[in-house]
Amino acid sequence: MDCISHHLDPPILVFVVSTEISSYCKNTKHPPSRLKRKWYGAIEIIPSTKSLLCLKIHFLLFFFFFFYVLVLVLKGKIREVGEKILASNGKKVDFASALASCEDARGTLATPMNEEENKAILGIVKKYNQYAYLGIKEGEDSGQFKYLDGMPVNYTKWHQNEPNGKKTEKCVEMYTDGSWNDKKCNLHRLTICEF
Ligand SMILES: [Ca+2]
Repeated sequence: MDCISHHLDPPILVFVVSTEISSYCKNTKHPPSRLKRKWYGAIEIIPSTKSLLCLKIHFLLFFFFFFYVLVLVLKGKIREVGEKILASNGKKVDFASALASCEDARGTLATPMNEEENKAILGIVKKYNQYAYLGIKEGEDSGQFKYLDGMPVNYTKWHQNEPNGKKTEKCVEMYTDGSWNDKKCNLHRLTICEF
C-alpha cells in the first residue's frame, strides 16, 4: 500500500483500501456467532467481534469515500461520464508512470471514445491547466493509433496537422482546447485515470 500511496490521492487510495478490506472481510472466515441463552429462555445472537469490526469499517469507509467523492465532484477534480469515472491525482509524469499509477488503482489512462468523454476529460485538463496523456498509442504502422488493448481508435480529435510524428511521437496528449497531438512518451503530462 505504501508504494501506491506515493502515486495516489486520498480518494483513489480510500477506494483501493476499501476494496482490499472488503476482500479481506469476504475471504476471512468469521468465527461463528455465539448463541446465548438468557435467564428467561430467549435466545440472543451475539455477532462475532470480527463481523462487527468489518461492518463498522465498511460503514465508515463508505461514508468517507462518498463524502470525498462529493467534495471532488464539486471541485471538478473527478467526473462521471456514462459508465466511466474520471479522476486525476494532479501529478505530471511520463506515459509509463501515468499508466502504472492508474493500473495500481485498478483503472487505466483516460481514453476518450466519443465527444462526450473527450469533453469530460477536457474538463479535468482545463481544471489543472495541463496537457494530459491519453490511453492511446501508435501501433507498429506509422499513423495507426490504437487503444491500449490494441484495438484501432474509432474516435479521434486531432489538432490541425496532427498526427505528424511519423513513429517518433508514439503517445498522444490532449491540449487545453480538447484537441489531440501525437507526442513523445517521456515528457511530463497530467495523469488522468478512468475507472
Ligand atoms: Ca505531433
